Amino acid sequence: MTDCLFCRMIKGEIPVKPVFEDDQLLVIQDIAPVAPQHLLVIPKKHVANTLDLQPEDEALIGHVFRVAAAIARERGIAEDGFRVVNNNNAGAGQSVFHIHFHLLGGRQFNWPPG
Ligand code: D5M
Repeated sequence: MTDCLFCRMIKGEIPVKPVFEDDQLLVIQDIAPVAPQHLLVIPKKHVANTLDLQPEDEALIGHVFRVAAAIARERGIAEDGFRVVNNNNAGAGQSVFHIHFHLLGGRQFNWPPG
C-alpha cells in the first residue's frame, strides 16, 4: 500500500535502522517508547490488523512471537518479564493500520493494562 507508513519503511522509501530483519519481518525501535525497551515487530506482508489475518498467515504470526522471544532474551528483558502487545482498531489504540506487535520490557507492568 503506497500510503502505508510501515509499507514505505519496508520498501526502503522511508529510512529506518532495523533492529532485526528477515524475509518476513522488520523490527524497529518505536518512535515514542512507553518502556525502556519498546520495539515494533512488523510483518512485511500488509495486513491491516488481526481481523484481516488469513489461514496462510498462521506461520507468520508464530514467527513473530519466536523472533520477539529471541530479541527479549538478547536484550536481557526476558527473565524479568516482557509484553508482546497488538492493538486492533482505534478503540484499542491502533494508530498505524499495518499489523504490528509492540515488544515491551525493562520495567514493571500492571494488569489490567490501560
Ligand atoms: O502503534 C503504532 C506505533 O508506531 C506507535 O507506538 C508509534 C509508532 N510509530 C509511528 N511512527 C513511527 C516511526 N516513524 N518510526 C517508529 N515508530 C513509529 P499502534 O498500536 O498502531 O498505536
